[in-house]
Amino acid sequence: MPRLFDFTDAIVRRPGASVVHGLRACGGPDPSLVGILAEHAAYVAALRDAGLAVTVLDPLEDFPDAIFVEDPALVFPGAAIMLNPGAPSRAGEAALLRPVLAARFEQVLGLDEGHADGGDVLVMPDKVFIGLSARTDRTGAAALARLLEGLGYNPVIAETPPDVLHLKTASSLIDEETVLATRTLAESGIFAGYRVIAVPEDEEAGANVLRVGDHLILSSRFPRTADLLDRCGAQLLRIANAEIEKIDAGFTCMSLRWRAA
Ligand code: CIR
Repeated sequence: MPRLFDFTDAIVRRPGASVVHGLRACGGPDPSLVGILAEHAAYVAALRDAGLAVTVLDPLEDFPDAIFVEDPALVFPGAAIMLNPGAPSRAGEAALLRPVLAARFEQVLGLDEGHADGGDVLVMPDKVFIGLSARTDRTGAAALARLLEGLGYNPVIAETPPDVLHLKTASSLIDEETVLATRTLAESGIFAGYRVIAVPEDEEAGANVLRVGDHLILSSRFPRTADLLDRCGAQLLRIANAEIEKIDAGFTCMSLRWRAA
């Protein structure tokens, strides 16, 4: 029986030169283009090392944040959902991704009102958490919940902690019973019933990791988080993300992943 994270395929988008103008919540200098290209290439290599067939889409220069393909869309077995990203500069991304997903998924659904980013959606075996954030509003969360219910999922709308970009900036699936989360999110109680691994306080930026099959992709910058995750039975693929992190990148948001039928 395949596990939730036993994916076979992924889509990513190669960064264009405009990526250095990507949004960032806390300001700060532009990242280096050369650095981002190298880190993105290492990310794609890690997905391939984890066993995925990866399709690399061409850059979209008009959309500096378009490498974060999991914000304008979500994918589930047999169905893709086109979302409506909450950042105005990202509003056109879903329409450009739609044909790519229509060629791969039987059903392509679309959010009919409000705003929601895929980064606010954490899929667990029995629930799909939708985080309310500066990018995902109540109307969008409710519209997404209706679509998920129609696909047979059990959506749960929760609060993303203040000052956190997305729910998955602060939490990640480790396995079907286990979540990695910042202390604030762990203590909020939303993950009651799951095993929760709390990220060390000085490594909160390491709460976003990506489970793919028997591998976990994570940042090379957080050794204490890596020590905690080393006991989880997955092989750690630690990669550099110092440049791409300047535009608030996470490992989950840079790909769409699914298991081919
Ligand atoms: C943004 O602010 O939209 C991008 N610079 C970063 C998006 C990262 N996505 C994610 O955490 N799901």
